Amino acid sequence: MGDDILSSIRGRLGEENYKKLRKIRNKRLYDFVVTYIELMNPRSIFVCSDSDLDRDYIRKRAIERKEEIPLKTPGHTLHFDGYYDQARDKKNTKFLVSKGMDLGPNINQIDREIGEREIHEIMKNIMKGHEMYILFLSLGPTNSEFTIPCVQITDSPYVAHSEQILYRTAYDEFVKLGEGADFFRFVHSEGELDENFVSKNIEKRRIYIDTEENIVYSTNTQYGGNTIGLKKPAFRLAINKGANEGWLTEHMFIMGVSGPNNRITYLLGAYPSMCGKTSTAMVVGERIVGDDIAMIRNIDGEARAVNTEKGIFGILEGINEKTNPILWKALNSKGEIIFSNVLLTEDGDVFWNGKSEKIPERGRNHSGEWFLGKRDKDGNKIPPSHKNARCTLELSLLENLDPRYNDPDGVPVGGIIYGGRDPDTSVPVEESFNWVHGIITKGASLESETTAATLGKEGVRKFQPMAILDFLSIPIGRYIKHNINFGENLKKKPKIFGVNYFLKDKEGNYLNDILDKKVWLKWMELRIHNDVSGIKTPTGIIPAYEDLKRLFKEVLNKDYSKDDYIEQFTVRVPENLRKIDRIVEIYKDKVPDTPDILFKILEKQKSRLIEAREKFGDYINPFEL
Ligand code: SPV
Ligand code: MN
Repeated sequence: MGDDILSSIRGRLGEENYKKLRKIRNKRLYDFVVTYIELMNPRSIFVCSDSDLDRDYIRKRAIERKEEIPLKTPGHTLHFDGYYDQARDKKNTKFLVSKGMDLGPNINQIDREIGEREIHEIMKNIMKGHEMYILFLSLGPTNSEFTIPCVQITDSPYVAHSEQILYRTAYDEFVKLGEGADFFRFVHSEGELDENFVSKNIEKRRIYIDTEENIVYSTNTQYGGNTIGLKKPAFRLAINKGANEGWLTEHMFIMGVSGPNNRITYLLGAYPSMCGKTSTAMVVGERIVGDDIAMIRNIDGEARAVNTEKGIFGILEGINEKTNPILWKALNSKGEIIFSNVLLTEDGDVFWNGKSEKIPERGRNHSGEWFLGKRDKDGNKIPPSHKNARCTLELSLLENLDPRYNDPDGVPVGGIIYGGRDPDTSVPVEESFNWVHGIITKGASLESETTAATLGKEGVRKFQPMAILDFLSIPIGRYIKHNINFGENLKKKPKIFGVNYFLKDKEGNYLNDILDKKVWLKWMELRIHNDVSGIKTPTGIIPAYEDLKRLFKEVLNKDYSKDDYIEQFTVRVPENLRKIDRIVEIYKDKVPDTPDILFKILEKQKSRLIEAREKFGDYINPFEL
């Protein structure tokens, strides 16, 4: 069975690697491995099992190959990506589509034949002189209905090391599954490296996704969002797989929020990158299950969710003892952590923007030797660390990890939150009227200002449906319909909320403190169990002042004033109407398969807003409702 195929590369593999591969009896795997070894032509190959020895080998290679630099604290290392390789490359991320297939105007796509030819041409001999790593990993917990086995091929020991931190290993699972393994495949090559050990041929950076074959190719880049197969590449494949099979994959954290009598309620939250997603999932006093991607299934009528990962690839900017004490503590303890694109200071420590007030004068960062005031060739000031600098660590280093984070049955979903960076329209927290209203007005209508997590200009208001647009592998309309149907088929539907941590006053000052989100979480938890009432507005259900006053006192020991409440929870009718017009226009013009229900629900919302305006004026004080 397939042994002949593997025999052809037995010499290249060496006995040990050959044996490791042979132990997995899967012909598709052999075909895959042989094809890409022959095409990319690595100098040597390493097959990674689940053993500690193999894990150590990859870690060691990352340092030997200078893709990671050891730091003072045992287990800590530093990795740099190239100066122009600091975020996801949306422009060169494309879906391969067969003739007759169309993902719509919002999704970057390329004809399958043309794309395949191009990427295979780029990949020809790309691993010359490199070592190839073959890893077996699992998306979601192993031994579970959620498990998706994955194979990663990469020549970057940094990428391989990151995956070991971020995902459950699954070599043994592959051995067990044998021919029955239906797996995702990822092929990555960082390509030629320059003298700083970063990808040199950025103009040939490509991330091409094939949802028919469940394979993703990534070349000439090192940045994790482009390269770590099980992260965003797998996310895209899983969205498509879920849509075909009746389950969801979402850009969501999962957390347990505690309520009265030690009750734990699980909330999932989708926010675009750098809009408070990770910091919400990590608030002190609550429990984290995951901070980026969730798979959700209908199990006996109940929505249940797992984290696809077991680690975090978190933003460092602004992280300090005050803003995120839990992550801060983990970052300051021993353990395996990769810091990427931070500043290496002269005393061998790392610094990132916002770590402390004392900014080092010099050091080394993603731009090379760095000094305060340094500018790049376009005249832009280079801060000590890149805004998208990140840390890669296992969730187990966080003291508030939920004990059920690895549960093969997942956790029950009590509520879903959609949040964005919105300066002037949405209130800080609001519940939708029901599942469909929530999917349409909170999820599908989400807008957010752009951030440094993607290449391009920051601070521009953008359409960000479900915070997932960057990853959608099926047309938006189909995706929205799929979300609606998923909820309709549940016996017990999670409540859907919208949050906005970024509301500003006329002078441009934020109206909320960063810790206020703790109160919103508690309020949502109570609402899920109908333990508090709310106030109906034209756009949803908002908290009553008395409940927030009590919660602010209990949770933050803060006196929450009526004036603050009024300013934060005023219904801003003109802004809400403008938002509906913007959203309707986008769906009319750019989403050919928009379900009718979306227009109906937004039209109704508009009527409610107009009616309320006639009675109360443009800006409605919540006490009047
Ligand atoms: C995000 O940008 O949404 C992230 C980081 O979670 S990345 O891996 O780059 O996608
Ligand atoms: Mn993300």
